[in-house]
Amino acid sequence: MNKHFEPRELVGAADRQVGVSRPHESAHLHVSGRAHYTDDIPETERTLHAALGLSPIAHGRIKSIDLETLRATPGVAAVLTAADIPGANDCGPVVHDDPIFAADTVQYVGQPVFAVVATSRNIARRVAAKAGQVLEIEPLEPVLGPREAVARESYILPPMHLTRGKPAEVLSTAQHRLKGSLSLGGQEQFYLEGQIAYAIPQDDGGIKIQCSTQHPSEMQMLASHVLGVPANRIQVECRRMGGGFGGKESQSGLHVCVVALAASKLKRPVKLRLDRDDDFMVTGRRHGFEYDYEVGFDDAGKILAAELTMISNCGFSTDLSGPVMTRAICHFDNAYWLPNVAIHGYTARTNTQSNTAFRGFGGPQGAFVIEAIMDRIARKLGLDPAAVRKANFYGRDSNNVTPYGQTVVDNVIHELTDELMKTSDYWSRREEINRFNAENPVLKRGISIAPCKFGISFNLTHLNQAGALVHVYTDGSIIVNHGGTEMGQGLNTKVAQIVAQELGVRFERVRPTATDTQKVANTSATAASTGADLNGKAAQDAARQIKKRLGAFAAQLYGGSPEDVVFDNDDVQVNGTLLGFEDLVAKAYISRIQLWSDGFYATPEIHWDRATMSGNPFYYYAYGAAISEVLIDTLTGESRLLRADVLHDAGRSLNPALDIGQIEGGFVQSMGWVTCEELVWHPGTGKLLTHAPSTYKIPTANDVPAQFTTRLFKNDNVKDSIFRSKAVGEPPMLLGFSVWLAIRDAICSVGGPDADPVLDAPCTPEAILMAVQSLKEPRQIGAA
Ligand code: MTE
Ligand code: LUZ
Ligand code: MOS
Repeated sequence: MNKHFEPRELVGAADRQVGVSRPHESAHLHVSGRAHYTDDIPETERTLHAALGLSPIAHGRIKSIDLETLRATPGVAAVLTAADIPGANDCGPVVHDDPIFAADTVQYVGQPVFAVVATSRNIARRVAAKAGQVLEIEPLEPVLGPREAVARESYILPPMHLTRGKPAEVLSTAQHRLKGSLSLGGQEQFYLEGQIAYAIPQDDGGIKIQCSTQHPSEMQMLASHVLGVPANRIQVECRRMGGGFGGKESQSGLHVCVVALAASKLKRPVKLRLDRDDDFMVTGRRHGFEYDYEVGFDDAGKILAAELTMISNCGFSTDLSGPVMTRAICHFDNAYWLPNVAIHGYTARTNTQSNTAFRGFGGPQGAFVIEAIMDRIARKLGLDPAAVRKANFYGRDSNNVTPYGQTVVDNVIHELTDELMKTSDYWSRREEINRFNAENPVLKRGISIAPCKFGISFNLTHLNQAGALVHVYTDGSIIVNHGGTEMGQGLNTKVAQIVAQELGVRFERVRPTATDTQKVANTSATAASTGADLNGKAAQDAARQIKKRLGAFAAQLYGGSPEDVVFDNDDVQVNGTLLGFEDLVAKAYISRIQLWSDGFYATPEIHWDRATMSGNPFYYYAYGAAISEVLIDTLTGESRLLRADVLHDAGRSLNPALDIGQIEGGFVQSMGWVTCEELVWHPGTGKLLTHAPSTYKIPTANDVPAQFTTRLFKNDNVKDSIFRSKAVGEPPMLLGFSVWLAIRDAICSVGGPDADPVLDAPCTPEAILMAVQSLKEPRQIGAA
């Protein structure tokens, strides 16, 4: 099969595998319903099903549990409580304050107190639903709101402080000052596939767990602690998730621990799949934030000093609230130079679900408040908010150090926003909107830009590592396995592209496989948007080692130097000979060349000092901006996004189609958070009232604007990231702020030029209506 050729004809005719759009590796399975999620894995014989018995009370002391009543029901195999746990009753990822089953006290409505394990899911759920009848709990006073928690000094962690310069001094002398408070709600992850875990006992006392998780290694460690067995007894596997969005970074742990415990006790396979209402009631979500701030600025709207207090609503336990607050503090600057600044972070402990990672991981909460502040500064000075933002952007060579001491060396926010404002005709539309608003008393339009700068790397430095395995089989087909998990974002597609590129083979040769703790050990969560950065580099390392061995072998066979062997287009060119990749592989196998390899990567350069809140926590920054135009009805408070233009920096994109999908998805998810997704807990009982799609509204296809343009900003990463790409998963979560800002802009048109209504997020129709009313003349309010 060897063909002879002129080398120069083929070198450079590269069939590129990275940098090209290609569909998600499982897209055909997703759309035809054939993709296997955890619940699609065929159940082993004698599988039992678990359901959780939940606390009906926000805070109380458990007096007794009438387990006999529950156990008497036919079909019930066991009812498990804290007393049945051989190891630690804990599934906390950082601090051990997260009981699997409440033991002495219950700490929120919905906290699991026991698990019913039965022959069918229906029986288990029906029996578990009797929790309210079998639990005797002496009520204690709950702490229900974050402000109340601060008043009572109910904190998860000691307060965090970051100060640069002399904020108090500069504030006192600034030409202009603004003070305010703001509230930003939490957000339900609303993954389409709910929390699920399935445990199958193995013959040697080990347990295999298939589950929906962003963090298989953490699940392995948690199950090992709960059972009191070494980690090598536990195997965790996840082929894919139907979405995670941070909700399965730590909080898949509870479900894993319950099935591991039940399977090990009963020596039978056990599955736990929460229904949607229980998922809302049991698990936490994005932290809602409360803010108090004061800023001082000059006539151009340039911020001279800022002081900010942030309170995050953590719920009852620590979970990831520490690093979430740290990331919030490190994103208050967003894209802006803040010469003098003091930021205080309070992590409020409340008797609600324990809040956790959610796309952006506190970053969006940090940036939201500065965007609200920019808007208020502009209105106070009678300037356009876009101009005020530009006046405050980080400089290129000066005014480019973040409050935590990292120099911003890759700043493209000026060019990026200029380009977007031009391509989306910002200024002419601004005028058109002003005209429209002058002529229309009821319907009002608004427009706004929201910029984004987002730090890439886990802010816990040691998590920035990854491993991979690449196997080339003797027929030339390839498997890649890595520590990352697939949750719909397209990580497996990107990693397979990288392996194909590195080995110079067609994409179709490379098959990604389920994440498995027995293949790559000690992995980090697929989180902080670093999936492709870390695992892509690790897979590249593995592929390079194989290529090196194959290259040396080819040169040995055909002459020439190993460095000159070219792998391209499914062929290998060596010293004037062209042979197929699989031919070389077959020959290499016979010659006993190792055709598989591991690979490893650790992000260089980064460091962080938690005590001083300073360092270089991020390898680089990703940038973006969005311009949104909305229409509001000032009589009903309804709003609609008419048009959105997004320009986003994904570096040299690994796969533009996937990246645009991530950007559009993040934009819409962000918009939902700040507009329609409202969480309501009963003010007296602390029970979550918005506990299902019936009461909790995420955006639908109808909310996507008719005009929605998303483009990638041409910008190779200045750092040596994988093929100079940039992480893209979370940063777009800042872009939907433009919708909230545009709605505020539309509301302000009801008042005078200095209109400055109170508007929190989410801006539901009720919130919009109240803000509009506050701007109308008093007699109009009476007449309305
Ligand atoms: N996209 C889809 N479709 N589903 C998800 O669950 N999670 C987001 C983002 N995009 C998510 C998603 C979150 S929270 C993160 S951190 C990143 O994807 C994780 O994947 P990556 O690091 O491979 O980008
Ligand atoms: N830091 C971070 C983290 O920036 N993002 C994360 O998802 C995370 N998870 C755990 C600990 N630190
Ligand atoms: Mo994403 S919040 O880092 O899982």
